[in-house]
Amino acid sequence: MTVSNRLRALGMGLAAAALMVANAPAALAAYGRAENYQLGFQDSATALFSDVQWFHNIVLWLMIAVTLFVMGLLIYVMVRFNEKANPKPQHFHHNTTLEVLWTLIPILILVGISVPSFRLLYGQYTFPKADLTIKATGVQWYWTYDYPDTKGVGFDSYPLDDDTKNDSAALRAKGQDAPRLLAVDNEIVVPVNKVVHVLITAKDVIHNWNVPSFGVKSDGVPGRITATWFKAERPGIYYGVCSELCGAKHAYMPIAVRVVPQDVFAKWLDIRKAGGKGVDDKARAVIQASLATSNAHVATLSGATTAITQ
Ligand SMILES: [Cu+2]
Repeated sequence: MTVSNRLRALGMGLAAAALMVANAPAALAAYGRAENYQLGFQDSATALFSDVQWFHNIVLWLMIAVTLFVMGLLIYVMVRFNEKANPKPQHFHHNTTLEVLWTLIPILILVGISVPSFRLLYGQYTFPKADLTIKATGVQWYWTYDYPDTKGVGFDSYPLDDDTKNDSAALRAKGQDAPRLLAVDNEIVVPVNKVVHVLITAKDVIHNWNVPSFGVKSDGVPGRITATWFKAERPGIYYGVCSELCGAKHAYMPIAVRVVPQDVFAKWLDIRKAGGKGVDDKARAVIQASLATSNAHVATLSGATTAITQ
């Protein structure tokens, strides 16, 4: 067992019950987006973000323990040593044991926190070999995506218009998943369980590419390239929003990443490579068809379960 694993096991044991309470709202949330009245993080789709959540919860409970301890001491001092209880002031001098303890214990706590903290930082900035690279360019106010491994594959990604044209409302009426202010016309499509490098830049002002469920967030700065990476472990649709104030329509440049099985991705990429008229519609159709198949599969499975239970 490595040190970090041991630390993790220890922390998990200590905080298991408490974590369940802290995670309850997140567990109820849909994958890949925030829910109304949600507390806590969005559900995680990458191992790295699960670690971030674990670390956050551990530090939170540690903070609660320290705060309660200090508050308890304060209350004790206020009750035990107030003017009424001690009409005649007493004088205290050094207490070496106490001084060593109140220096050493906080140091140990901080060193303990720093171990998983640096491990996470290292994980975020150590890029595994890429299976796929995407370039995201922020523009006032939409995103442009390129797949540099595949020459010529690139497209703009605009939010569906809900205020004037009711684009996403129309899709929802048809039973399609199109959350307001998050759904876009052209989603980024990536294969599941593959390492994806994202190169981020901007054309005009600073934007920020952010997908909470992947635990990634990076500024897109004009004239520079920043990078992040993720390995999504679950198919689905994952949303984010531009997270750097970038002008009037800052709130209207969402990010939508569609994680699909490798074969669906290959089909989608072939259509994108072929290009031509109506390529966006054809690419969307491939994804919708794959979703319809997997939904039918789930429906069959739950039908079978119902049959067994009955
Ligand atoms: Cu922006």
